[in-house]
Amino acid sequence: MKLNYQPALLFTALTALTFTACKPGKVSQATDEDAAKKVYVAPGKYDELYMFASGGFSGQVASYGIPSGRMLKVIPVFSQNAENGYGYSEETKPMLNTSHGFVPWDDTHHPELSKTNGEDDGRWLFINANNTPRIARLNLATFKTDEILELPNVGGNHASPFCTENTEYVVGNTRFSIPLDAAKNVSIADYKKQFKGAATFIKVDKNSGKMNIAFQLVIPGFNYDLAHAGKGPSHDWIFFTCYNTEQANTLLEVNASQRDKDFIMAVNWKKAEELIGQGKGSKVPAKYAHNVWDEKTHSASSTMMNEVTMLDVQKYPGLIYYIPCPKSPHGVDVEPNGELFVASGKLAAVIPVFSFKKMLKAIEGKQYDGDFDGIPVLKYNAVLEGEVEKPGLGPLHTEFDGQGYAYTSMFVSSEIVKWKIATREIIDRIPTYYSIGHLSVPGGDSRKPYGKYVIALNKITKDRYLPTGPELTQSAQLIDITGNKMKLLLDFPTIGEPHYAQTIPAEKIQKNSVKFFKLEENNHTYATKAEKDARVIRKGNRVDIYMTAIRSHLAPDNIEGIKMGDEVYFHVTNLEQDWDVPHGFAVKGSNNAELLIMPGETATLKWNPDRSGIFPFYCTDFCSALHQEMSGYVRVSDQGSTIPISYKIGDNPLAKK
Ligand code: K7E
Ligand code: CUA
Repeated sequence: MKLNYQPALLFTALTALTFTACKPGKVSQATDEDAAKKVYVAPGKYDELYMFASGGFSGQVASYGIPSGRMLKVIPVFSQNAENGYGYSEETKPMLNTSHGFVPWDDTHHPELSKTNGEDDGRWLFINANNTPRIARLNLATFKTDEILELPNVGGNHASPFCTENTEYVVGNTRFSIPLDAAKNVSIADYKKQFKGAATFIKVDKNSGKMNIAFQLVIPGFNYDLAHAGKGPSHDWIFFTCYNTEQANTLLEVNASQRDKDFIMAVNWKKAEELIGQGKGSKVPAKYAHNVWDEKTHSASSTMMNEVTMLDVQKYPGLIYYIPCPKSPHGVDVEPNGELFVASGKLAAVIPVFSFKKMLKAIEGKQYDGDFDGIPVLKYNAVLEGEVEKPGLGPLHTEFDGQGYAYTSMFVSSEIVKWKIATREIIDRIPTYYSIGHLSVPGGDSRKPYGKYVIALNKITKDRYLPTGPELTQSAQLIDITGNKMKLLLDFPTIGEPHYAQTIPAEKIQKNSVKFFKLEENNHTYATKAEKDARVIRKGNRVDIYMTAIRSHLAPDNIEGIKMGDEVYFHVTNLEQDWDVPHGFAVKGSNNAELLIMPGETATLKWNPDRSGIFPFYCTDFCSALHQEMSGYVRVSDQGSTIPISYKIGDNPLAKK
């Protein structure tokens, strides 16, 4: 019993350190004039890089300019966003559909830029939903969420999403193993027998980016935490960290920290792909939503899928191998040329660096240390290149600068440690405030890191900012890595918890940025392409209002004939063909968010008037000198009223029907 609780005590002690030892007094490390110059982006000038950070429990992604740390835009993904009507408008609601119905929130952790030849190509950004397992694809030309794919058979989609070298696949894995969907109702006590992991391989279309689940690998029921695909020589492989190889189902804090080593799971995805190609997978019933945004109809559609191809790895030797890894590994990261991979054990005293070459040799020579459920466990020493000794406490994640150095975040000792990949010697360390999680070097997980900065993504800010009640802002810190010593340049606030971020040179995105949507390409069913076509149509108790918005009026702006019990749809088309001129739309008493309609786009607000009377509506985005005039009235009459539908704007003739 006593023995059992030792790991817990150790962990508690480590956790306690977080709040004591690593908290330096006051705001030390004041940045100097030189630092100020390095982060100063003069008014009207652009930042050098875009950073995309997850919003954690906000469910969104936010983009920032680096080095200034200025927030540029929140991109709504898994959570409704009243600011622009995402998840409230009729067009965007299907994006949040799942096999559980409408799910308006999630927890995002890992933004992943699409890659070509192992380099960030600036086309798409993938991000995971942890709670109701999903992966989203964001379009970096429009900064909109283009697609959301639910993952069946998975609980807690944390080891996700990670791209293979050419974005052939985006991969996600389960954090909380569960009985596969087909087995669902079993006792929790049957964990070891009934709970399984499912590693999902999503095929990504080269041109459109469209995602489809190619297959799921059925793997032992552990907690899979993170992953990274190989590159160069290790192109065909992907590595996952696993903890809770004890397969505990209660008090994991203690029971999942028993073994001295957990595993890295090395998966030969090329081989899995071949087996699937040979028809070795089996089609299994599964229910999951696939939601796609159509840029031409400015609308999302949701399709419920009903089957998935699964491959049981135990039946196919050579598909996966386990590599022992010190205690409860968190991140696994592959260096730029794809030969070495680094794992970070949250409770480990060293950082192991493994060699891909040695791994292949160990496989060839069958240097096994037994097996787990028939899956070979390779000998630790046979795969190990070496260990980084005394790196600090609580290593979590490692990124690379392309100059031969690695940077590892230390959660417990709140610091970034820089070490030399070739010799594994520690070169430098810098404190972070406080409790760093991930870190981000621009291109730091790619074949060609951009280097120059490392960004610390922190968990707690305590005394770093003006107090804002019990909860303080979340934050990131920008650190210069161009010199021998790392140098803190800037603290800047973030939305939600910025677990991870990826950072990319601005030019890779800037040049493709869409300025407005072409009106002539708008294929929305309820689009109104000219003001003269604006109209109101009643069908039974459904009323469709075809409305246009252009500086500075909404047409029609006087509407009568709506009755209590009607279901009213405002379909507002923004007729502007100019950059950065959205119009907004809101109506008094609406139990909904506003619409924010981009130039050339159509969006729909559904309204069930709750009383009769006169209701003002207006444009919510200050769009011109006469924005305050951009408004109108809609009259709602009692149910039995005989007032006919009528609509107008000034003396302009509107379409008659
Ligand atoms: Cu380390 Cu969810 Cu990637 Cu947070 S995770 S730190
Ligand atoms: Cu349109 Cu204000």
